[in-house]
Amino acid sequence: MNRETPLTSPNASPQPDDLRATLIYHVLELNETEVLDLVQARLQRNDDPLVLVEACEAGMRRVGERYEQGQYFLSALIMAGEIFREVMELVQPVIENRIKGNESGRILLGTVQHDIHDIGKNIQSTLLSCYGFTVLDLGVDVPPGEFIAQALTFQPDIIGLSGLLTSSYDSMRETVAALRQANDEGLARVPIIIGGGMLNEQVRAYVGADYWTNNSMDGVRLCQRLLAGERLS
Ligand code: B12
Repeated sequence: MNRETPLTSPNASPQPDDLRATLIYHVLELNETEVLDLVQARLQRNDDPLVLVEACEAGMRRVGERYEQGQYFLSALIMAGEIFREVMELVQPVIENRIKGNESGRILLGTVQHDIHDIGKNIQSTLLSCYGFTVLDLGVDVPPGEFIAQALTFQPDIIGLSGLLTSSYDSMRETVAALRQANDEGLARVPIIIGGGMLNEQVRAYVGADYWTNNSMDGVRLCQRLLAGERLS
């Protein structure tokens, strides 16, 4: 297994420029205690929680690369996911306190059928709530019919589908098709955004969604602009 050298010693207090690299390093090496101690310490020093989340996300991407290269096994993915979940537990109250937005708008969110990745979806859900949106999060492995049933009662302004697996593109496509068919049968037609680290414009076109993103802050801005009635190309 490759061992990478941290840019700063884990015991030293990293400078702002080093902070990102140090966090990425510790997430990549699955150093749970170091990650959580560093995040905790930085939150106490009033660092921007979104910067800490972004660095941990970058570390997670590197974990995925090691998994792809056969240097890490599934247990490492599980460990990385657990570390990230714990980081979010630390930062979420701070984000909620700092931001407390007042957007109005209802967002229906879920990870599509056969996909159980929810770390990114949960970040998106938390951030949208922090900015004041009302979010109904359906969880993971959500079948198309469940999206439709919940959309009929919740009456969302925007629907967000999350998915990280290549095979999720088909689940997204089926979900979008089912929602569009339901539009013909009376369900209000609202914008559908797909989100996930592996997405791009080609996938969006394949899936038939209106928008895509692989960044939660872009997701928040997109929802703000859509609800403000801006026509986006
Ligand atoms: C953690 C992880 C897991 C954890 C998931 C834990 C959890 N509770 O989510 C566990 C260990 C369970 C797991 C399981 C599997 N995984 Co996995 N996993 C990962 C890993 C390392 C990180 C994913 C992650 O959380 N990233 C961090 C988050 C913050 O990023 P994100 O999800 O992209 O979300 C951000 C944006 O995309 C956006 N966003 C996300 N959703 C939405 C939705 C909307 C509406 C909006 C607006 C925005 C938005 O906001 C987020 C914040 O910015 C990735 C590697 C990677 N590079 O992504 C592999 C990865 C996704 N997994 C992979 C695989 C293969 C699997 C398994 C099939 C392994 C196996 N053999 O069983 C299973 C799948 C099980 C299933 N049926 O779903 C592959 C997928 C490859 C592919 N092409 O399909 C990856 C890419 C690893 C790899 N490089 O091979 N995994």
